[in-house]
Amino acid sequence: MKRFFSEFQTLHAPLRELNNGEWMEFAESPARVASMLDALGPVETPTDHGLESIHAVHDTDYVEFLESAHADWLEAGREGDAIGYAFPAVHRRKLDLARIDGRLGAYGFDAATPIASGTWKAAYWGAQTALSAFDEVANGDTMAFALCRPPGHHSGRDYFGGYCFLNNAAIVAQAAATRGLGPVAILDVDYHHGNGTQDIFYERGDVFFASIHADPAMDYPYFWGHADEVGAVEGEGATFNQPLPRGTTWEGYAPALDRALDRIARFGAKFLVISYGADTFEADPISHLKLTTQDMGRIGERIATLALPSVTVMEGGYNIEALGRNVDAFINGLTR
Ligand code: SP5
Ligand code: ZN
Repeated sequence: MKRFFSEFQTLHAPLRELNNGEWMEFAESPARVASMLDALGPVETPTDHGLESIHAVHDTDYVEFLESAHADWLEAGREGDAIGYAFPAVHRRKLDLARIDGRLGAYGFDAATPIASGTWKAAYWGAQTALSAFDEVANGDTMAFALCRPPGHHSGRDYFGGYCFLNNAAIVAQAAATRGLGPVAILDVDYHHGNGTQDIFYERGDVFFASIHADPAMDYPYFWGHADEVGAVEGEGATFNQPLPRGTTWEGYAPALDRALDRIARFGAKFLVISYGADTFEADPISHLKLTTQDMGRIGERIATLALPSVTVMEGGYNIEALGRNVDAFINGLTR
């Protein structure tokens, strides 16, 4: 399976994030890339597809905000990484706010996703990486892997958060639907719920979204991913959430994965997008599931039983030492 990666993705390098009342080292660091590249071997350089496929998923005003946010921050006399502090918990609406602090709150939903000087370029090339992997499969290959960074699944049509700015998985799913390759299913196996992806397709009947993740009653992103979120309008029944308790091992994970795969098969999916996060790993520093490196291979193997053309998009995974091994095990399982 071909792997796609752009060096520009390492330009996103915030120093720290705000967590549980303290500043900590930014977990989604560029060092994650080195770990993955070491384990994965040669990669293909993505080509520039421009903004069209990004705009198919994200609002124009939001994309413009991302492009200029860090420059606006410096313009306001600030230093370092841009970060918001006031968030519209209720009555969120589109406002044309002059001050960067207002815009950071309007487009962001947490204080743990700083915007640094290289963030836009890295996120842009993350999306191009995903689109190049999509092309590979649209042109006849059975699978491709997009080593995206920053990740994407927490980002919605007009918001960032959870270390995510552009929703790479949604961009691929939309590109597949536009090309007539659907019905499309997205399977999200990151430790955290893929709230952005869910929101983007929540009222759509042509894209199925299944997610297996830590129970949001206990874990980020808290406000999405509960089992009673099943989609709405045309999309009612096309969202499937399986929150798992902290400490879940393969014994509890495997049946959830099988249920997700069964629902995807019954939906009649013809194209699969996988949001893969290695933060379900037992030794992940910010997570609480208990999967082993061997289990990563088993996840890949079970997904492969669907026998669908697929694009895997990289999401989280913060044990840098083990990250490459875990991604490699997943890919080997998928391609066995
Ligand atoms: C893509 C992805 O995996 N995003 C995850 C974003 C999670 N951000 C907040 C995590 C809060 C974790 N608190 C950890 C405390 C460690 N002592
Ligand atoms: Zn995650």
